[in-house]
Amino acid sequence: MSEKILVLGASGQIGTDLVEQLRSGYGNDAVVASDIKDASRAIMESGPFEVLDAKDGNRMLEVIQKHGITQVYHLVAMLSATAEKFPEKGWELNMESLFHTLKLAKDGYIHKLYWPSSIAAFGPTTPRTETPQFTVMDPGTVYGISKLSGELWCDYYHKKYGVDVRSIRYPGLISYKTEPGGGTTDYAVDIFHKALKDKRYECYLAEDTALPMMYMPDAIKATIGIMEAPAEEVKIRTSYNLSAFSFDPKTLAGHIRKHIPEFEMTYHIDHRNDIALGWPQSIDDSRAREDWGWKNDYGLEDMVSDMLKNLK
Ligand code: AKB
Repeated sequence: MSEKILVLGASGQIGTDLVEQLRSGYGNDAVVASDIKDASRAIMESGPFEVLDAKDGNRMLEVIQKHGITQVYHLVAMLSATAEKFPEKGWELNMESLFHTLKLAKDGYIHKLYWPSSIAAFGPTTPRTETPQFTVMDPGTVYGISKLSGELWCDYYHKKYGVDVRSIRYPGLISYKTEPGGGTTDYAVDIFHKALKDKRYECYLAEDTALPMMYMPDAIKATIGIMEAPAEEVKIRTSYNLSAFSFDPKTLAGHIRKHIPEFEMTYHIDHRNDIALGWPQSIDDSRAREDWGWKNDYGLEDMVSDMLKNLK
C-alpha cells in the first residue's frame, strides 16, 4: 500500500525536521504537514499543508479523508515548563489530541500512529541513572502526567483494539532549524544561539543538573525507524526508552568553549531546575536497540560541532 502521511504539529521543533525527512523519503505529495498556524515557507512550499487544530477531531477526520491519509505522526504537545503555567490547558491539549488520533485509528481511518512520550514520564523516585525501560514512574509535572497517561492509553488501544501505535520517550532534543518552546531542556538549544551572538549565556539550570539529550537527526532517524519497523519487532506499546548522551550545563559550556574560547556562562536558577531534578540523568535504551535496531549516530562532541557549523 502506498503511504499517505499526516504530520500534526509540523511547525514545531521536531515537525520541521521530520516533515523534511519524510518528504525526501516518501515524496513531497505523500506528506501532508499541518499545524494550528502556518509552518515555515520551506514546508508550506514543498508539499501539501493544512491548518488544523489537533483538539478538533472533526477537522482531523476531514483532513484525513480529503488526503486519503494512512499514517499519522502526532507531534502536538504543550511542553513541561509551559504546562506548569497552564495545567488544565496543557492536559486538555495533550490528551484530547491523542484521543482523537487513537479513536481514528481504532475506527480504521488510519492504520499506523506515532505519538511521542518523554523522559518527563519518569519522576523523582525513578532511578536517575541508566533509568530502566520498566521502573517506577511518578511524574511530578502536568506534561509528565499527560505523557505517562498517554503511554498507558496507547498500550490499551493496542491491546484492546489492535491499534498499531508506536512511541518513543524523547530525551531533550537539540536542533538548529526551529527552536523549541516551553520545555525544561530548551537551554541546550538557546545556549548555541547566544554563544554565537553574544558570547555569553545565562542558564536557568544549575551547572551540575545533568539530563539525557539527543541531536535532532538521531531523533528523526529513531522516529521514522520505529514507524518503519515490522509490527512484530515493536514489542513495547507504551513507549521505548531512547538515549544518545547526557550532559550538565557546565559540561556543555566547556564543549562550546573549545570552539568559542571567550564564551562565558552565568547562572540564574529558576523553577525549571526543580523539574529537571525530577527527571533521569541517563537512560538505558537497550530494549529499543534490541527490538527494532535503534542506534545513535551523534555523540556530544559531534553534536556541538554540527550545531555551531550550521548556526554560523
Ligand atoms: C521538555 O523539556 O519539556 C521536553 C521534553 C524532555 O520532553 N523537551
